[in-house]
Formats: sequence, structure tokens, C-alpha cells
Amino acid sequence: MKQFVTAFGAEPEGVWAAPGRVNLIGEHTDYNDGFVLPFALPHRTVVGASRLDSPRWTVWSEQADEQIDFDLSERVTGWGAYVAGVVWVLREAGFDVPGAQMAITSDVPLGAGLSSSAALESAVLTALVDLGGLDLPVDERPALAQKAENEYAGMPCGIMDQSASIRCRAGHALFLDCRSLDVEHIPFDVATDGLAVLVIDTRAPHRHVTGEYAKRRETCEEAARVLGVPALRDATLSSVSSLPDEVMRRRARHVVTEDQRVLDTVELLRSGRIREIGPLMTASHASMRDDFEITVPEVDTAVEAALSAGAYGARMTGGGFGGCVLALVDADAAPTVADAVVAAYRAKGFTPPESFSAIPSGGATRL
Ligand code: GAF
Repeated sequence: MKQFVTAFGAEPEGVWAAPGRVNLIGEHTDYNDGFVLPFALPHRTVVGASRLDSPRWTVWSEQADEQIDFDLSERVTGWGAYVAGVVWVLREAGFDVPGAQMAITSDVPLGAGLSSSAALESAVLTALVDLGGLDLPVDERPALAQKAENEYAGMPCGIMDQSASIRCRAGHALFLDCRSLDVEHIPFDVATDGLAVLVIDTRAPHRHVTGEYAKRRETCEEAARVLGVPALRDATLSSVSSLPDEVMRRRARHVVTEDQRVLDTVELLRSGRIREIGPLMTASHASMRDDFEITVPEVDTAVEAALSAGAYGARMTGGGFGGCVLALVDADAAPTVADAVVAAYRAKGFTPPESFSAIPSGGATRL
């Protein structure tokens, strides 16, 4: 790995990679113990690593163009928190994590809602587990990576992104029950059906993401408390309609209806009716826009333009307040849909978006 050789003057002992993701459907359901259906992208974060004899970590990031060095007594901030957080969480879990030199590079777009931080955590975690020969089953890894992000990096995310980055399979979407952590790999090979999932990076600047995300999470948890259920996964539409606060009612309604849309999407995919998931995607977007209030004008414009240009369905993917839109389209219509979004952006004076067709890819691995 050339980045490792440049930083440390030798080849690494091993090279590991973990992908970013898009979420087909199931937004803000993960921390409500609900259902999600992400798939991994071919875009990955790659980590070359070699052991050191002492508990020190020297880490070069090509994208940050920066080298950091820390030991167990230091509290690391910035991008390094996602690396140091993984070391911290593995030690918390009782593992003897090896000191290491690491070089990191990534083609997961940063800050685009494609889960670049989970890709970084998952790549570092996979590298350190392998390098140290740690006995940590794959299905237990996402919870540790999530804990690193929650408790070390300070972002109160759910478990979807780390699960996608670690557990996805090529050609499949990952149907994850965020309560039991059971997964089912749902075949999702759009190309053989003449379809494509167009990912439109709206390039809208993320606005107040962590603060607004935390507020949504708190409101959902409060709604569950008021309803007397362990999590909104256990609420029903009729119970939610009895909530006294109007905003809380809409937030909870999004979660309850979104869980059902995930289940309906899975049913359609199981029977090979891919095109029919389009209206569920579009309904998911409307729910995020009107009930959960996490979309922004650039995102709504991309969805409307994609639908007007013939997409079967379109929705924002990820935590919201910017980021990417997914559109399910006929493969040969993908350029027309992408052009229609560009034209709609031009008309509104927004920064031009970038698009690519997403190929469902595999999870974290040693290269
Ligand atoms: C972000 C979070 F990290 C996820 O856990 C999830 O809640 C998502 O937003 C919204 O579905 O990506």
C-alpha cells in the first residue's frame, strides 16, 4: 500500500477495507429498535497496518494530510477520534489491542451522508482485530464501533451504519432488526432487472447535523416513555395519535410508518418485485420532509426532479439536513434523470449535484 510506504518506509503487515453505505429505506428507525435496509457501496476506507511493540498508535490519513500519534493517556479529537475511539472501545471490552502504525485512505465522499465515519471506524476495527488476533465475532463488531462513535466521538448515532459497513454482502441489501441484531441478506441485484439506483450527492452543506439528530433521538425516546413502551418500535399508529404534543406525534408517526415501509419493501424484494418499492421510497421521503422535518430544499428539489423525470421512487438517504438522494430508475434512463436534477438545481441557483449508480457491495474485509 503506497500510502503506508510513504508514511512509514515499509510495506504494512496487512491491508483492510470497509465500505460506506446507502440506506435503501428505514431512516431514524435504528435507535428506535426498528428495521433498516442499507447496502454497502464500492467506495471504501482502506487501512494498512503494522504492529508496534508498545501501546502507541501512529496514524497517517491521506485525506486529512495529517499524521497523529497517541497513547492510552490521550484524548484525541477531530478525525483521529474515530481511530482512537476504536482503540478505546476494544480495550474497554477487555481486548489487548496491539499498538500499531496505520495509513488510511478513502474514496467514501466525506460529509455526504454516505457513512464515511462508520467506514473509518469499521476499517480500523477490522484491522486491529485481525492484527492482534482478537477473538471478536463479526456480528458483535458493529455494536463496539457504534459505542466508539457514541461515547468517544460524541455522535449519538444508531447501529445501522456500522452494521452495514461490517455485515453487508455484495449483491444484497442488509435487512437488520436493530433490536435483536438479526440480519437477513436480501438479494438486491438491480442491474439484472434493467434498473439502477442513482445516488445524487446534493452537495448541500450539512446544517446542524449532530444537534438536530440528537434532538430527534431525544424526542423519539421521550415519545416511547410517554407511551409506556420500551421503544417506538413497539408503538402503533393509533397509540401514537394519542400523544399530547403535536411535534412529538409527527416524529413518532414517521418512525412507526417507516418501520412498516421497511417491512413492506422487504416483502416486495423477496418476491422479486423491485420496481414496486418505488412508491414506498417516495412515501419515506414525504414522511422525512413533513413529519420528521430533516430534509432541506436541495434534497427536496432532487427528489421532485428525479420523480418528474421518470424515477420509480426517490428519497433522501441517511441522517438528513443535506447529503444524498437515492432514485430507483431504469438503467438506461439514469443519465436523463441525473440531467433533470442538474437542470432543476441550475434553475434554483444551487451548487450542481454529482451522481453515480450504486452497486451493492461487500462489507469490511482484509484485502
Ligand atoms: C445516521 C446515523 F449514524 C444512523 O445510525 C441512522 O440513525 C441514520 O443517520 C438515520 O437513519 O446515518
